[in-house]
Amino acid sequence: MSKPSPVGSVMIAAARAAGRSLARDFGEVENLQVSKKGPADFVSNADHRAEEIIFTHLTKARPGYGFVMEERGIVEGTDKSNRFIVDPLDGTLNFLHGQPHFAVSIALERDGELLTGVVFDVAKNEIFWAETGRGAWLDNRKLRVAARRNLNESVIATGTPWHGKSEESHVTFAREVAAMTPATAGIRRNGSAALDLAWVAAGRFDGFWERNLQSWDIAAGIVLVREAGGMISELDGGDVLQTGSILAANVDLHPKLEKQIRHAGSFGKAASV
Ligand code: 2AM
Ligand code: CA
Ligand code: CA
Ligand code: CA
Repeated sequence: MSKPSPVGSVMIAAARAAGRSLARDFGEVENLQVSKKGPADFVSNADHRAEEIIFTHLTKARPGYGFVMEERGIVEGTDKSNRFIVDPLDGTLNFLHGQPHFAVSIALERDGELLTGVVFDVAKNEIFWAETGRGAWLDNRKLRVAARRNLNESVIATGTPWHGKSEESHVTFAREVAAMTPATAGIRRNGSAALDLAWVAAGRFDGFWERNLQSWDIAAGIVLVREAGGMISELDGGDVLQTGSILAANVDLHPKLEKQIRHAGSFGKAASV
């Protein structure tokens, strides 16, 4: 019962094709041209090549669908109900430092709802995919979020802030880590939000939170977590794809993590009066 829909199969094939290009470039990472889009925001020709492969593949298979892509930006489609949300290389900094932890992330949004998500871990050759109503899968294995209920046994992933790099965002992050660390078994910071969410879906992480991500970092991972029976929320009550401030966990841990994050907020208020 692990069969994706036709469009799901197309997305998996596009992710694999981009992955082959990334694997080649990862083998010669010292020869890549790297440029800066902003402070500590790097992009290489590996990102661009992978994105072109995905774009070509998907436009051929589904002409008219729209796109939101990290490097190319928004491509309006003639078909207004379908659009792909694409990060050709999530974890660029890992990639550029020779660390084998990065992924291709492709989601499909239909009529404003996330329908399909594919996250491909190139170095480990792991395809995580999910479709609304069809479940979440790692290759042929059905995924289920971890069953742990106790926060003090759980391993929680996060990411350090980059967006704007305001002092405030770093202080908020430090407070949240200070509230979370003593309450959990451990905190991890692996550097690919798409894989962090895929690992929540696979039960490798018990939860994940991060603020101010982009839609292409999280769209595919959201489908994975939901279809693996997990919960997704926006940290301040907004729309998660808009703000990118996300909390993911199983239904037992989710409210406990939310409480720790709120506790971190009240630390802040106490400290500033
Ligand atoms: P990227 O590798 O595609 O840029 C890590 O916490 C997450 O934040 C990754 O998904 C990473 O995506 C993203 N990220 C890291 N640094 C970034 C930056 N300077 N600008 C935008 N996104 C960034
Ligand atoms: Ca980037
Ligand atoms: Ca990304
Ligand atoms: Ca990227």
